Amino acid sequence: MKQQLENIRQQALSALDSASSPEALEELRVRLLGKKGELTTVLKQMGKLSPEERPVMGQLANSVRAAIEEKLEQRKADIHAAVLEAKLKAEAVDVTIPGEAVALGHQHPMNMVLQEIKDIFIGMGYQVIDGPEVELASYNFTRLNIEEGHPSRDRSDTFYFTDDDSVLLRTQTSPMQIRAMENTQPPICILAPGRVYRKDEADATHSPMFHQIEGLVVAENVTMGDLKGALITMIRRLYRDDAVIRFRPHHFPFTEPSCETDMRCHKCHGTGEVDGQVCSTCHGEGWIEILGAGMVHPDVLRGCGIDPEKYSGFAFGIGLERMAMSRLRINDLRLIFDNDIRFLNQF
Ligand code: 2U9
Repeated sequence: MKQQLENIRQQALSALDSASSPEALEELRVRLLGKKGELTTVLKQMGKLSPEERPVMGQLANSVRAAIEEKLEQRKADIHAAVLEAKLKAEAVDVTIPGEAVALGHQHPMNMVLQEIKDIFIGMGYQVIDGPEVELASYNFTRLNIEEGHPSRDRSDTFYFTDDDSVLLRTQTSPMQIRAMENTQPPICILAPGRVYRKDEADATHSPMFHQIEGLVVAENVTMGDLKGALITMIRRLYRDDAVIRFRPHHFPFTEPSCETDMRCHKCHGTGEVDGQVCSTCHGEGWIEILGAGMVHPDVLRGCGIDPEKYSGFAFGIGLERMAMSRLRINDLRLIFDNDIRFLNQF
């Protein structure tokens, strides 16, 4: 029996040493120590021993059991540690791998130019105002000296909401300045940017929705000189300090006198030619039309409760898309509205 017990001890310890999983350990525990286990089977034979031998064998059997139990615990701890280490290794995060960059968006190119223009005028003391896109025909046309029957009021050019043509999508931002003059006495110095709508087919230079930035200054002794000063300052800040502009006489119903303003072409420097070819930027003109302007018509001032004998004012209108196109060298208006990421990413 002594030999049997020693064999069990030896075989058990080496079997436990080579067990490599919690399941294998549990199987061994049952096989060695369980009710029908090897050790129990040997102990059941104790009855056959002499009274002298019994305590000696009992002690030996206990020490075998204790050795197996101790080894079991030790292997359990070893295997648990090994499993944990393998798991940690498998789930390890390599903090040195470069992260995935988050693509940051930016302002739309047209808004960049709008912001530049707003900043320039804010710097000259202008206040930026906002107003409704659905307007009354009286604010959009009549009070700007555009009488009924005028071609720009035609149904083929304007989006009307009502059969009597009294409510429309504004075709210019001017109604905002009418509202401002109605509500405030001079001095007035405002910038009115916003969407406007005209029934135009979309092409490289037209869109049924576009943006205007209009300005209005009304005070005592405001002259055409002040208008030229404001516009030259804006152009030189927006383009470059040596930009050259010219004022051409024009006609608008809401200003008198009126002018259109051109900037000398930055590509051909006014010659109309680049390397013997017609300049593609100004189409050989040497000048690029950038805005319209004039002295506010006395009837328009009077219609808003402002005395034209005491006050005078100038106004100007800028087509924002056109300005963005020349500022950022964009050759097709539709690119501004398409929102193609390949285009937008260039700015
Ligand atoms: C009031 C009085 C006068 C605004 C003006 C223009 C000239 C002009 C065009 C520029 C390009 C329209 O978008 S565009 O096609 N605008 O040429 N606008 S003077 O005059 C005003 C505005 C409000 C009360």
